[in-house]
Amino acid sequence: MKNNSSKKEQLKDYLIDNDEKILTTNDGVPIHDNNNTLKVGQRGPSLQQDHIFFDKLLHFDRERIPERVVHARGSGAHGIFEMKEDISEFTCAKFLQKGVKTDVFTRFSTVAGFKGSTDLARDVRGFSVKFYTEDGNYDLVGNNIPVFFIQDAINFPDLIHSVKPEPNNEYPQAASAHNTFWDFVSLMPESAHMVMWAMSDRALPRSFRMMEGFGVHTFKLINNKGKATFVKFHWKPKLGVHSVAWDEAQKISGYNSDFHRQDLYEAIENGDFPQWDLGLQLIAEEDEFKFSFDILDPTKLIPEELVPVKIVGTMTLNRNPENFFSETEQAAFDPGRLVPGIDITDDPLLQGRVFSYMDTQNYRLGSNFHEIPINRPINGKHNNQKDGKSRMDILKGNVSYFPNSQAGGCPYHAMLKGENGFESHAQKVNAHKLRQRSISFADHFTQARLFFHSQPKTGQQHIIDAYSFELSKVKDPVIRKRELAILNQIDSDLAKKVGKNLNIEPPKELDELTLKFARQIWSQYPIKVKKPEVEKSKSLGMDLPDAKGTIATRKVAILVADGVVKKSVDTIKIILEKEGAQAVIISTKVGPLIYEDGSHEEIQHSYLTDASVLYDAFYTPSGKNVDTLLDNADYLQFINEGFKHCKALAFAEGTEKLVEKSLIKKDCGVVFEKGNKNWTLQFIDIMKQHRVWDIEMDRKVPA
Ligand code: HDD
Repeated sequence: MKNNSSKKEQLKDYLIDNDEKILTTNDGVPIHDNNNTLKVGQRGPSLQQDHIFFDKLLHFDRERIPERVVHARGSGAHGIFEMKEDISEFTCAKFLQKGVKTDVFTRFSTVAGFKGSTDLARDVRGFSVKFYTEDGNYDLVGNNIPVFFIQDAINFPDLIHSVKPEPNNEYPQAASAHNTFWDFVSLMPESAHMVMWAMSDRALPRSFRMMEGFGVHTFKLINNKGKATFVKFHWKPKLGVHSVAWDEAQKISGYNSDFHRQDLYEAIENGDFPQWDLGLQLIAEEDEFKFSFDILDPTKLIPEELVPVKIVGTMTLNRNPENFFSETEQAAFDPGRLVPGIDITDDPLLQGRVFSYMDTQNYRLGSNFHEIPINRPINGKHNNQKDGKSRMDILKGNVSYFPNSQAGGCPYHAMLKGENGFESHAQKVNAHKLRQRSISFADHFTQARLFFHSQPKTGQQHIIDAYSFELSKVKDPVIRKRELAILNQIDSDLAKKVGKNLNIEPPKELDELTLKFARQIWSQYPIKVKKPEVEKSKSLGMDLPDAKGTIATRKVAILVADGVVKKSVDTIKIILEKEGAQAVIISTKVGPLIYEDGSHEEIQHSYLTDASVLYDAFYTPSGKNVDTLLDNADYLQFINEGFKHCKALAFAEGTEKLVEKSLIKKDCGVVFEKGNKNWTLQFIDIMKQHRVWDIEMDRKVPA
C-alpha cells in the first residue's frame, strides 16, 4: 500500500500533550490526590487496596529496559534525505531516485560506554540512519570510521568483552586503555588498521555534526534488471571533519559529559540544521577482484583515488525528538532492514550482523518492537504475523495464514500487483561448506600503513601520543611489547617513537602468540602481500575539500568582568553572529553584567559554570574588566588552556597586560586589535582552520 504520510504526521497520532489536562491513572481515571497514599488514619499504615499508588509505582519499577549491549550511549534526531542525482542505472531503490525526499531518523553513539557514560571517550562513533521509504524501512547502520576491528562476526562478542569494563571489577568505563582490550587486539593483527583509526583524532570528534559516516561494508545496489553493482556508502559533513585534543576530551568529560548530545540538540533547536552529503563508491561486479585487497574484507577501505566518491544526495537533521526514551532509546536499527534495490554481500562480518540486530531488538524491546512508533514503516505493514507481548495492531478478520482463499488471498505477493517486492540478488554460489577464512583477507598492515602515512605531521604525532597513553595504562608489559611488534610491522618510526615513550625496544617480528593465533586462521601466515595501488590517500586526512571556510555554529567565548566596554563586546558579537558563530559572554558570575557605561545585561555563563574546553575561540574585550581579570585565576586558565589546545585567541586594545600575565606566546594564532585594522578578519580566518595544529609543539604550556 502506498502512503504518502510523513513520519512526523505518523508520530503525531502517538503524541501525548498534558496541557490543561486532569491528572489520571493509566486507565484514565481522574486522580483526586497525588500526594498521599491511602492509610488507616492520618498516621496509620498504608492499605493494600491503594490502586492509585500501585498504578504509579508498578510502572515506575519497570521504567528501565536493557541498554544496548554496544552503542548504549547515543543521541538521535529526525530529518530528511533528498536524492539529487540520477543513479537509476545502478539501483531501483525508490528512495534513491532523483528528486525523492525521504524522512529519516539518525542516531549517533559511542560504542563501549554504558548509557550514562561520557560523550568524549576515545572511541568509534556509531552513525545509524533509518530511512522511512515508501518501500518500508531501510537502515544504514555505520560508523564514523570506514573499517572494522575484526573480519568475522564470530569474533564480535570477544572484541566487545575485551573493550568493555573488565568483568571482575567493572572498570574502566568507556575506555579502551586497559589490559583486556590491548591483549585482544595484540593477538588479532587483523585489528591493526582499525586500531590505528581509533588512536587518531577521528576518535575524538568535536561534534557529531563534524564527523564523516561510513557504511563500512561493501553492499550491493540492484537495478530493475536485477544487475548488481558493489557500493560503499559515505556521509560527508557540510561543516567539515573536526576533532578535539586528547587533553581537552578528558577535561570535557568532567565539565560536560553530555557535550555532544547537547551540541546536537541545541544546534537543531537554534535552526542550525546539520547536513551531510551522501556519497557512493560504485564498483562494477566485473571489478570485484581488481584490487590489491579484498572488497569483502571489512578491515579494508577503497582509497578514493581508486574509486572516487560520487555525491548523490543530502541529509538534513531538522527536528529533535519529543521524547528521548520513546524515540532515541527505542529506535531499533538493523543492517538487515533492506529495501528492493539494495542487498548485502558475502562479507562475513555483515552476514553475522544481519542476525544479531534483530535478535537484540527482540530482547531489548520485545517481539513487537517494529510496532513502536519510531520503528513503524510509513507505508504500513501487512502480513500474517500476530500476537506476542504488547501487540498494538488489531488484525481484522479470521485469516492469519498464507496461502488463503478466505481473505481473497490477501495480503498477496507484490509481484501479483506488478510491484517490485524485495528479491535477493540472484548470486551464484558454488563452494564447499567450510569454517575457514579467505587468504585474500590476510594482509593486515598495508592499509594501516596507508592511513598512518596519509596523516599530516600533527595527526601522526597524535597517533603516537594515543598509543603511548593507552599502552602506558596497560599493566602487563608483555601485552605492550606484543602491540609494539604489530606497530613495527606497520611503520618502524611509529613503533620506535611509541617504544621510546614506553621504554621498550620494538620487536622486529610479530610475537609468537600473535602468530600462533593468526596461524589458526591461515596456516601460512604471514603471507606475501600485494603491492598497494597507493601509498598515501588524501581523503584519509581530515580536510574535506568542500567543507572549508566556515565558522558557522562555532562557540566563541567573550571573556569579561564588570566594567567591560559595551561597544567592545557588541562589535565582535555582531561580526561573529553574521558569520553564523555563537558569541557567549562569560563573566565572574551569572546574573547582571554591568558595563562601563552603567548599563546591564543578564548573562548565563561564568568562570564558575564554564570551562575553556567547551569553546572554540576566545576574545577578551577592553575596559575596566582588565584589572579584575588580572587577578582571576579562572580567567587565566581559560586563555592558557585555549592556547594549549591550539584555538584562536583575540585581545582588544588595552588587554595586553592580561597576555603578559598568561602563558601565551605571540604566534600566528593570537590576534591583537592594537594597531591592526584587520584583526577581526584574521581572528575569523584562524577559526576557519578549526585549530592551529601546525604550531601545537610550540604551544605546549602547563594548563
Ligand atoms: Fe553493531 C549496534 C555499527 C558490527 C552487533 N552497531 C550498533 C550500532 C551501530 C553499529 C552504529 C548502534 C545502532 C543504534 O544506534 O541503535 N556494528 C556497527 C558497525 C559494524 C558493527 C559499523 C561493523 C562494520 N555489530 C557488529 C557485529 C555485530 C554487531 C559484527 C554482531 C555480530 N551492533 C550489534 C548489536 C547492536 C549493535 C549487538 C547493539 C544494539 C543494537 O544492535 O541495536 O546487535
